[in-house]
Amino acid sequence: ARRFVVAGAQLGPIAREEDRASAVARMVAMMTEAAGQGAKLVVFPELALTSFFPRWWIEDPAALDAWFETEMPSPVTRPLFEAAVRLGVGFHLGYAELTREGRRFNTAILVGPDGAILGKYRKVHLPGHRGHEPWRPFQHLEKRYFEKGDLGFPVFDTGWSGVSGRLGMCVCNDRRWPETWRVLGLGGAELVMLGYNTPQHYPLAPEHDHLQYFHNELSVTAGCYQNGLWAVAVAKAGVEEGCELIGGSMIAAPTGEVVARAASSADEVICAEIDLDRCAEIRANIFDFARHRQPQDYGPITAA
Ligand code: CDT
Repeated sequence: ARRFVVAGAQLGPIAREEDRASAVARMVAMMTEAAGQGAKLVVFPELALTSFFPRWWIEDPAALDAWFETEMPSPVTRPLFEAAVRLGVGFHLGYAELTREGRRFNTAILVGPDGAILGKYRKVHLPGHRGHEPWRPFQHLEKRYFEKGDLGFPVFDTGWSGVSGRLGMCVCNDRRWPETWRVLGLGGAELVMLGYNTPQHYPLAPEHDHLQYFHNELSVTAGCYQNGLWAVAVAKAGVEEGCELIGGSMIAAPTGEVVARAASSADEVICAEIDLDRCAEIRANIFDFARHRQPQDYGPITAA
């Protein structure tokens, strides 16, 4: 079907001491609630299994490793995969990936209702800094703890019963970059899934703190409209270890309209019925790439 219900499963804060089993139980409860509302696809946030650890300066390599997943699924994340099969839903999950070769990525996967991983994405735009900056109320060490993603912006054909479409992913800071959305749009994405952990306070420009919700919605809805696609954008929200993270999870249409929005900063499921055929309202008109795009004039976009 090209018309189906999607869900965003916003997470409230995850405490530093909260273990993965507890986070997974919270997510399984939301997946069950979403399936009860008819959802065929459930989107979880960025780094959804743990507290947002890049806020801490971590020197001990073993302590850093403890925040990462070395296999997926693992014994502790398997209940998510089993719930997907039991409920007949696909899901999107963000987590910290440590590969066999010792490489670290801020990763998201797309899992089908058969419990198989259909697609993987590794975050390209890593925000923050590399060194310890004790003047900040909290660190943002993604540039230290992760490598830039090496998979580009792939798009996956689902062909699942109930969900037939081209799905892409990005992660948090990626959503602020028009290039992310355009490359996904050029790849034919009809629905983009993304998670985020966005502090309300931006230490480098605190005068923008009141704009965090606005910039989130502006980025997602512009990406949808300018590329004629749907998005499910999902927060980890609330006061997590003293750091306030914005909520504002949303489902946005190719017209740029928000069709569902979270009201809280806690665990919360939002749902909407979407129709992938509505992408054509934009893609066959104002943003008909084949007819109107002028790539010969866009050279500086790809120049280093
Ligand atoms: N997780 C993530 O990418 N967060 C950033 C925070 C701002 S940059 C320090 C974001 O773009 O929302």
